Formats: sequence, C-alpha cells, structure tokens
Amino acid sequence: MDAPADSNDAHSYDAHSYDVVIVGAGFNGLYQLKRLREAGWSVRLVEAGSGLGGVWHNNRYPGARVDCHVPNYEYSMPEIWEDWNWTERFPGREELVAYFDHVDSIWNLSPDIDLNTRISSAHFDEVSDRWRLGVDDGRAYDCQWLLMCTGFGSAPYVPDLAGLADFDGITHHTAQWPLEGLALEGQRVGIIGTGASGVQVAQEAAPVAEHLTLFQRTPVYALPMAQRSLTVEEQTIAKQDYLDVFRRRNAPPGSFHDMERVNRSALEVTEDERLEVFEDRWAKGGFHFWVGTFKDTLSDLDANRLSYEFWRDKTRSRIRDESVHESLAPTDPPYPFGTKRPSLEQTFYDIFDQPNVSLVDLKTDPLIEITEAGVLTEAGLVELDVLVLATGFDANTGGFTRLDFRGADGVLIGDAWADGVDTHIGVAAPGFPNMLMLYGPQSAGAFCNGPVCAELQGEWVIGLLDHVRQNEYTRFDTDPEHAAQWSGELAGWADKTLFGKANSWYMGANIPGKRRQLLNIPSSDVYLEALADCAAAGYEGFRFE
Ligand code: N01
Repeated sequence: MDAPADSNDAHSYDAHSYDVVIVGAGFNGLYQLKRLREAGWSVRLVEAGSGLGGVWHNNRYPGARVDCHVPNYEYSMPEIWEDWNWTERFPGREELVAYFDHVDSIWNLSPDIDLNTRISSAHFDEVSDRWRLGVDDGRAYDCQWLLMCTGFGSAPYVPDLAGLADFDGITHHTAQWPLEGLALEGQRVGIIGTGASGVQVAQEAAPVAEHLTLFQRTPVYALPMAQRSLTVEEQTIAKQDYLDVFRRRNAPPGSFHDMERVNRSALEVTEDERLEVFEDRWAKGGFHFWVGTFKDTLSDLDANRLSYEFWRDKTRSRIRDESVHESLAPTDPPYPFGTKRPSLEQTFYDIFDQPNVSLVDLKTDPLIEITEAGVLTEAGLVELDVLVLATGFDANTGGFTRLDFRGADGVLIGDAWADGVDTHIGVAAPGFPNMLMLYGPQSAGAFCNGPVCAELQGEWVIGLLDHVRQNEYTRFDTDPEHAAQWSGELAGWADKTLFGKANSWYMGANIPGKRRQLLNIPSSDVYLEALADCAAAGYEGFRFE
C-alpha cells in the first residue's frame, strides 16, 4: 500500500507503509511484534537504539542491573525459558541484552525490525486516518495503527545546572553512557543523584576511582539485594514448576510469583510478630521488604513509620562513619518509606567507610554551580575528571512530549498534556486516534514488571486490534470524559495511599513545572481489571468509525 501524498509532510513521499508500526524494542515492543505477526498484520518495529532491549540497551552505565529476581523478569513462554539460564538472581545489563538476542533467535524478530531508527515526528492524518512517522535521518513510515512501546524511561532528565556546559571533564547522563564505555579507574568521579542509577554507578566507581564524591539531594532508601549466583542445575529443577510460577506471577497480586504480604495491619500485630515478618522479608532481599510485609505499610503513615525505622536502623548499622548517618538514613523520614522506588544495593552503604569516598549532602551544602574544574557547593569546590548525571528521567510522559507528536487537528501532545495527562485507562489518549500506549502514562507501568505487563496489557491491545479488524474500522478515538474519570481514579489512589506525599517521578514531581499527579496506578490487579471491564463492555470509552 502506498502512503497518501501530503505536500506538508516532507517525509511522506517515500514512506514505508504498514498496518501497524511499533515504536520501541523492549519487552512490550518485541511481544507485540511476535503476536501481531502471528495474527497476520503487516507490522514493522522501529527502534532508536542499535540493539534490542529498550532501557537495557540504553542504560549501559557500569553496574546497571535489574531489581526483580529470577524468574520474574522474563517472558513466560516455555520456548524462551527452557534453554535459557541466568548466572545471577538479579541479572546484570549485559546478560539482559544477551537475553533479548536470545528471544530474537527464538522468535526470529529481527527481519521485521529497523534499528537505529529514531522517530522524530508522528503526525495523524485526518483524511487517511493514518499516522505518518518521520525519522531523524529523513526516512518515513506510514501506518493505520501506531503502538508506542517507548516505556517509562526513554527521556533522560538533565537538570538545568548552572555552568554545566563549562565543565572541562567528561560528563554523561547514565542513560546516555558512551557505547565504547568510560574508564573510571584512577579518576576523580562525581555522581549527582542517588536513585537506582546513582547507587549502581557508585558501587562500581568506589573500588576503582581515585576519589568518588556523591552529591545527594534526597536520601534513597536502598534495600539489600541479596544477590547470589545461580547454577544451571538449580534452574533446571526450578523449571519443572515454571508453568505454575508464571501463572502465579501473572495472577493477582501481580508481578512476583513469591511475594507474600501479610493481610493484616503492621499496627495490629505484636512487636515480635512484626519484627519476625520484617526480618524475614529483609533476609529474602529485593523488593520483599518494600511490598511484601503488611497490608498498610504503603497506605498508613504510622504503619509506614515502622517500616522506615526498621530500614533506618538496619542501614545505620551498616555504616561505621556515624557522621553520615543523618544524611544517608535520617532520624525522621524525609518522605514515607517506599513512596519513591527503593533501589537495591549490594555494597552501597559500605562504600562510605572507604577513605576515597565522600558524601556531599546538598540539603545542607547546596549546589552553587558547575565550574570548569568540578562541582561548587556551599562546602567548597570538588574537583572532578568525570561527572555522572544520575538524575533520572522525564518519566512516563517525556517519551511523548519531547517528540513532534500531533494528533487530530494537528494538536501537539505536549500541548494536550501541558496541564497534566488524561488517558483512557493508560492505553489511549483522547484526540490521538489509532494510537495505543503500552506501559505508558497512567497504566500500571512502574508497579508492574515489564514482561508481565508486556504479556497481559499486550494481549488486551491485540484483542482491541482484532476487534477493529473484525469490524473493518479504520479509526478509533477515546472520550475525554472517560479519560478524566481515569485520572480521577489515579488521584484517588494518590490520596488513599502514601504515594501522593513524595516528590517522586511516580508523581511527576522530579521535573520542574510538570503537573503533580500520580502517573502510574499502584496496583497492576486493579489496572488489568479495568482493562478487562472496558473490553467486556464493548471497549467502553472508545469511539470506532
Ligand atoms: O532516577 P531517579 P534513576 N540536583 O529519578 C537527583 C529505574 N531504574 O535513574 O530525589 C541534585 O530515581 C534526584 O534527587 P531527588 C527505576 O524504576 C531501575 O536513578 O529528586 N540532584 C535523585 O536522587 C528507577 O526508579 C534500575 O531530590 C538531582 C536522582 O537525581 C528509575 O529507573 C536501575 C537533581 C534521580 O533519581 C529512575 O532511576 C536504574 C538536581 N537538580 C533505574 N535532579 C534497576 O533495575 C535530580 N536529582 C535496578
């Protein structure tokens, strides 16, 4: 099928034309490609990076590692896992990238993928009901249905730090690490930001850097990873139960097959009972202590305080240098425990006892500017060779609003979302016809493992596309009223949980000027139920033509 001519669109004259174009080669995009191809669609996947894996391809900073334990963070299909074994309980980035290549070798996806293809514009054409996609090198695509699988973290956030451009050393955002790598050995390294990325780089830099300085604005509540090696033999035995393991992982409470939360308040049990649960989850490592203790630790401030104090005391006991206790694990919580995503750490709290590691608490010594030589704070100048910006992402929405992305009547998505996002169940945006978002804003995204959502939300999307094909529709859009209702549902979750109380990227609060609203629903079960209800009601909230 040829693309309709459009003299206003410089790209359209030679567009590659498909039923469906998928943007992004992470878990969601690859799953869609496999399933839509099987369903007989003409489909193409485009990916900005030079390899598969989405965030795992891009986040190649030293120490990048997943925070969900094996086998929760992988596809559930036996043809993928039966011959695949991991070497560690929390696999590192290189192994994850190899996993995506393994998936490709089984599903033979590459022939339908264009790598090194960064979409710079997406315009909906009202006459043809089709999307025209422009690539930054001048190529173009044209499709009826557009699937945005760009994830929550495709837009790195670099804060507007005075003097940053003057720095004479090397500086990179963690998600824009050079492909050829960057040696930290013997360097004076500074890291701004102590989220998951900052923690992971710090653990790698501390043993090799001449000096490492961490610039911390808000303490991270890092939890013990409890990393360990995995053998092929133990995985071979475990795989006998994998069908059941993945059934449990994908069923409520979603995302982990082995998360056991006590269905009681942390306040109604005795102190001994509480400590027993806390100690048990702490020893299990990973996110067990975050989401697997009591039913109200993320919804009741008093219950939450108990989690916080347990975390604080455990953490302080790791750090001999008491002068940094109040900065790293304050007496009173600067934000409720778990309302920013906790990082998992292996040696993070040990490095502060090394003579070559310093902490600068930006709350007491604010950052003044970056100079040619390093970072100047009120405590003085820290001279650096390498400055790492572990400053996070314009999460959830940045992957859209940073593009020239225009829906009906040429409306720019950045304008439509300027005062906040309203989506229909986190999957479609009113005024942006024929476009679906996977793992997008207002979905369960951050609270649902990537592969879990890729399969479960992914099947819903495949069902919707099947519905439009069977009915020979050429266009769908969604009602603003339903989208406003969904935003109301999320606002309710911000109120009834403690998530609304933190300045997190969940709340859009890490980006200056971004509207404060809960951008992911903190229950994948409720989310999947809402999707199922919508489909059962004939895709309520959608208008088909
Ligand atoms: O980003 P973040 P991230 N001056 O937003 C600080 C996933 N992930 O890349 O808290 C000084 O968490 C900011 O300070 P504050 C995971 O979902 C997963 O680390 O805003 N500091 C904060 O400390 C994660 O949650 C993995 O006060 C500034 C840091 O930068 C998400 O990605 C690994 C600043 C940003 O932390 C994001 O993690 C990596 C400024 N102007 C990432 N601006 C794993 O699977 C920002 N900061 C393990």
